[in-house]
Amino acid sequence: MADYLNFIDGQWTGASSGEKREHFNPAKPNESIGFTAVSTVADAERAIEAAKKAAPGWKAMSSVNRGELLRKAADLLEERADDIAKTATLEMGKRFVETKGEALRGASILRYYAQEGYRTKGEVLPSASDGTTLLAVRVPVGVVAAITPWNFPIAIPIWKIAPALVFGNTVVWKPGQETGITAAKVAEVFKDAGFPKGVLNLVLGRGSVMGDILSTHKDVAAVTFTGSNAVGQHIAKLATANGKKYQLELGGKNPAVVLEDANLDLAARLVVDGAMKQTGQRCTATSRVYVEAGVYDTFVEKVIENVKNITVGDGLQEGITMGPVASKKQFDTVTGYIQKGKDEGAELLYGGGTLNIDGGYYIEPTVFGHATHDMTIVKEEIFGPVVALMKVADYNEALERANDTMYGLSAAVFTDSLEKAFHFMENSEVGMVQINGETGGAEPQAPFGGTKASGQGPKEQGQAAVEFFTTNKTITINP
Ligand code: TAP
Repeated sequence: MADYLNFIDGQWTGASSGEKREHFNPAKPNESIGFTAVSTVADAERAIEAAKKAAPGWKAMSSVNRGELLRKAADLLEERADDIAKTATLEMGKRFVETKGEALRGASILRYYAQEGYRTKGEVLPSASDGTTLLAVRVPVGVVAAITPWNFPIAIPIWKIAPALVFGNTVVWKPGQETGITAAKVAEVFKDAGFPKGVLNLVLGRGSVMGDILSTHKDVAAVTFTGSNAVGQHIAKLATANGKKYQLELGGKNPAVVLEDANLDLAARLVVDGAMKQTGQRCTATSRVYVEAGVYDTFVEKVIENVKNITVGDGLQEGITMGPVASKKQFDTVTGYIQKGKDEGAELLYGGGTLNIDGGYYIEPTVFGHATHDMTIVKEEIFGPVVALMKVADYNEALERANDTMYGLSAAVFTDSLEKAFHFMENSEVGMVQINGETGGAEPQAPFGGTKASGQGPKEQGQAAVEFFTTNKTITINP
């Protein structure tokens, strides 16, 4: 039996296959952390059935009371933040301060959506018929399948589960298989907070096995997915063909633009932070930097000064500022991209190698200079600690290049010019813009998500989540 099981219909249950997956610490790949259940289609079907059975009772509970349960979950998550964060660090290498920050962000998201239980969802409309009351109310969509990645194993699931639940839906959650232990601990928070059985169900295991049933089952009403473009497009096809509502949050290739009038110290610090935080394994990581020619050399120097300060090592240790990448697969992919950067003629300004610390999956923070727009490292998402700097003639060229990508998640501009900042705000083809800040997401009350190939369907977080997790019902009350 695995150590960490599925959570279905209020019970911890093993996978029907009896199969289990062993998890290893990417900082010390010989160190085993535990075993998780590897589920089958039949397990996913049982989870969907449990969610369907729980739906009427959950929908009938007042949203204020549903919100109260979320608030309890927030308190518990905060209490257990150290343990859950440590588990996430052991599973995927992110530094403890980062996983702890993520757990606390999860608690904030739960509190935000707990409050949503008190807010009106719907409106009274005027009617042309005397005495008629016309209402447009928002109702839950039903059973929601949530498929999430390993890179934010706490916050991303919660920003799907919290709004889904407070708005009266029930959930089947399939986390990234690398972070199944963290997922079981997050599910336990919901269990211990007192959510009724079947309201949140967890199925651990392979997306390639369970993904199709979660996207096509007749009793699933909606699929919310965060992950790669390839899987996202596959889910979109299945969901469309089977009449499901869907929401995709996908990859990014996020640009930063540094103009001559920028505070270069700030820009260099935040570009490095944006690129290297979480070992670059963020969909919103800064990966292309367009620098106006007049300040290119100075900016490069400042970037190098900042990168030199990064201390790579085990994310559980004090003083470490960058952990390993999450897995051997990530290690191979990212080092492959670094090799391509070298082969295609980018100038290696810093890093470019790997580090042998306890046999872990360590990659040096890597900076390429004089990159060009046609290079693979400038076009494709790397999802590792690699950033490419490019010299541009002026702001117009920078904007044109920044937009010349299939992605549209996050972008940043560093400038003192209000005019250029506003122009960038309006013309940057992304879902989230930062003025003098690092590429990234936003607080729980603000919409999160991208445009173009970075996302489809309603955005996540804030009021935007109402759109996805509820549907309109029009009611006419005749006199
Ligand atoms: P994926 O390989 O796409 O995995 C994401 C989830 O999909 C995992 O739970 C995975 O399960 C599951 N999955 C795999 N094959 C599936 C299938 N055929 N049908 C349904 N589900 C399937 O991505 P990843 O490597 O975990 O995460 C990295 C990617 O996510 C990057 O592209 C990154 O940019 C993107 N990402 C985007 C955002 C936002 S908000 N835009 C945030 C974080 C990450 P298994 O783990 O079992 O394979």
